[in-house]
Amino acid sequence: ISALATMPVAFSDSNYVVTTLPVTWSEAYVLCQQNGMNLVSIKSAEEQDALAKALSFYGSPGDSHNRYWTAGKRFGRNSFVWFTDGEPLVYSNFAHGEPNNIKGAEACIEFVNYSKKTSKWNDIACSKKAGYVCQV
Ligand code: GN1
Ligand code: CA
Repeated sequence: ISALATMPVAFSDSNYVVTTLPVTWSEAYVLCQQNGMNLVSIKSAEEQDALAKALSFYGSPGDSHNRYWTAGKRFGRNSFVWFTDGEPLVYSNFAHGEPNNIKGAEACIEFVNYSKKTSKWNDIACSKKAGYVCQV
């Protein structure tokens, strides 16, 4: 992972590495794996809150530094799995009106800081570029 703008975050028994340099979902998936980690899967409100606190550190709300790939991927028409372990989403934290699958082309889940205090998920085209969070 590029040394540019990476930062470790700790929560419970997981560790996370945040990279703000924007890449596609596939690139993020591979970059995490190449570094012995997995793209993040967020499985509880506590984990979501810990990440939200850590990620609100970066950039200003709305810019590309506030969008981060997760391992969430569409599976069938209206369900999602954590692609890294195949588990369905039990906990979820989509923004109001999401997932909206615009043009039927939004198959990846990003974590978005909509403001310093509001962090939610959005389905978006996997070819878009965002930062990413790796987890180990
Ligand atoms: C919109 O506003 P923004 O860029 O955060 C859209 C999302 C789409 C996204 C595609 C409320 O999000 O659903 O996935 O564009 N949000 C709304 O870039 O329509
Ligand atoms: Ca969407």
